[in-house]
Amino acid sequence: MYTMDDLKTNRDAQITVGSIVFFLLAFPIYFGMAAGNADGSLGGGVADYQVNGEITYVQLDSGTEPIGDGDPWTDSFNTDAINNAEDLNIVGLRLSMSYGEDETGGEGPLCPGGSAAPDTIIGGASHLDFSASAEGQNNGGSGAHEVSAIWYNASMVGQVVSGLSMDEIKAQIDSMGAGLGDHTVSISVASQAGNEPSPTCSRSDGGETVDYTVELMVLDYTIAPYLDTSDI
Ligand SMILES: [Ca+2]
Ligand SMILES: [Ca+2]
Repeated sequence: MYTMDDLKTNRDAQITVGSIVFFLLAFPIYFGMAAGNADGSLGGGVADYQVNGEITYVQLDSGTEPIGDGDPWTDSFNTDAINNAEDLNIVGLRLSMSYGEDETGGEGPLCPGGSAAPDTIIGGASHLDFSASAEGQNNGGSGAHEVSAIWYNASMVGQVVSGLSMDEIKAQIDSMGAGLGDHTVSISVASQAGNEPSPTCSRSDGGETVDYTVELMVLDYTIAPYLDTSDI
């Protein structure tokens, strides 16, 4: 553990403690659950640990949805639909979107010089109190983007973590069942029609058709004692 003198002088200690404080503020669900499950069976006291992990994706749904301007589409999925979901360390929800441009009017030789105006596509992903949103545009006639809501401490993965016990690390990267249940996604479109020089060449744009994929993010991880060979 760090002493107060360490915190005042040791930058690594400050960064580590800062990360822990951030996590305590941002992800309180873990600590409630970790306390409920703490049985000490993992062993592993406070030490240096190498944390490794890999994210894989489990598809919940995919499809194509015509979405009107200002008329959001939303859908929910439950992990009951996934085989053995309770055996998976579900740490996030990802919504991937791609789209073109469907403006009509204002085309042909009598309407030169016009062009489409980009629409804004906003995707949202949420589970329990965790949510995220991100927007993209079909500038130039097409586009794609994704949004992920996550409920684990991604900054620990691939790192040597010091000053925590194995159980404390596990509490930040293992959802311990918190990934089960309902997962909700939404897509909304703010469409915009481009202009044409002539009033008889007006364009219209009522929304956009979006291809989407909804996936759970599953983290497989290892926590192993870290041996600093430079000390030997
Ligand atoms: Ca448009
Ligand atoms: Ca459009």
